[in-house]
Amino acid sequence: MTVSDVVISGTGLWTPELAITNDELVASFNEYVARYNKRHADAIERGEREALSPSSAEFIEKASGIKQRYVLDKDGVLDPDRMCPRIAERPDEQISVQAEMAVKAIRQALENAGRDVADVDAVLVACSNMQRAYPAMAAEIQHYLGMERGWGYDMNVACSSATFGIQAATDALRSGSSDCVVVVNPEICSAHLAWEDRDCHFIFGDVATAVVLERKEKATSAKQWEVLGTRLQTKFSSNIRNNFGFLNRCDEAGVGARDKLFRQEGRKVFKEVCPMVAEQILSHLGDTGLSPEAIRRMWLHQANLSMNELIAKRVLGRPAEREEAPVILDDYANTSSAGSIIAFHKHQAGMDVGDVGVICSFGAGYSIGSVILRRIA
Ligand code: CO8
Repeated sequence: MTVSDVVISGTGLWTPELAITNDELVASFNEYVARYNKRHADAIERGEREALSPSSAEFIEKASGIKQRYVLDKDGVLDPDRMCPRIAERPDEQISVQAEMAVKAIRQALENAGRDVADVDAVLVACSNMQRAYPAMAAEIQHYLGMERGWGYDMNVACSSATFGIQAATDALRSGSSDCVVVVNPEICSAHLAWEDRDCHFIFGDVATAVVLERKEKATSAKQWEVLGTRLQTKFSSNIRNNFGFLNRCDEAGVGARDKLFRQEGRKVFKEVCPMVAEQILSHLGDTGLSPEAIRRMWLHQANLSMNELIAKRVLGRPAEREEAPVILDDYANTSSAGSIIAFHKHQAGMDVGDVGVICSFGAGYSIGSVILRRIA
């Protein structure tokens, strides 16, 4: 589908104040391992339990490209007796944690778009995990933003939520049901990560991003990105999965089991998803009448540095320069749906009017979303 009448007119980014470096993370993880192995020494000796292996900061940076991650709470995560952030429940009369970070990112995005809250018709909350089943966070965010009209809903396509949200917003703008839609991605990955699992304890961080989309003829911001096309794809796989949900309480056997937090077959994901992503970007460009040479920048999902280098190489037919496929995961780690939007928000320098780029997300589902953009102001 070619879309010619919608623009991204502003983006916002809210980053938590606290960060955990790989060295800090590994020190606490290895303390947890030492205590676990001591506590279960007899069972390990008898072969009834497996001893845990230590983690390593060198491995983490080499395997993933991640150097640190931002988190809502540091002490709870780094406490070897807890390995989970401390995030207090709030009363219903107070804004919820996830809505609060969303509001901060939206305010910045609206300011960058030169828009006021009163201009917004709809809020789409698009992220990996919602902090409650209902009411929709979108309605709460509307309330705390001070919107006196409009509508919103929550949607989840894991790491691809942002691009799926951008397509939903684009469709709403094209159909005429809205003039201005905000897509927001508040991600509290630290709360659904198994920090005691060596295979994945280093992967995720917390953040919130927001994107303002408007009908082209109404947008007034200094910098505008025309949406040339959006394309989505899903293909079922259990290689990235989290079985947490309301049915858990109906079967006591599964309460607290490992599958109620994020888990993945990282190697399989890497092998299966990279070719699918490169193929989608290439076919999407082709169907939009663009060659890979026309692409100045790829704002890719930020899960793994080698993955992004491989995808960019397949698209361009040569290794990409760093500025062609910018990296933020060294600083932020994997922030699920927000990753490609952080890259887009922070790495627009050097893109002139007329230049074309692609935002592309990929992850659990499997899911892939690509959004082709041309700078028009
Ligand atoms: N320290 C030291 N050694 C380690 C560690 C560690 N922390 N972890 C594993 N090792 C060892 C292993 O034991 C293994 O040893 P051996 O060779 O002796 O068996 C060796 O290192 C290699 O292990 P792996 O094969 O697991 O390592 P990889 O090179 O595959 O790297 C990665 C692991 C980094 C996880 C990599 O596979 C990867 O990034 N894959 C892509 C994954 C991906 O893109 N996933 C997307 C998921 S995100 C998503 O869709 C959204 C989900 C919702 C958000 C959830 C929020 C919590």
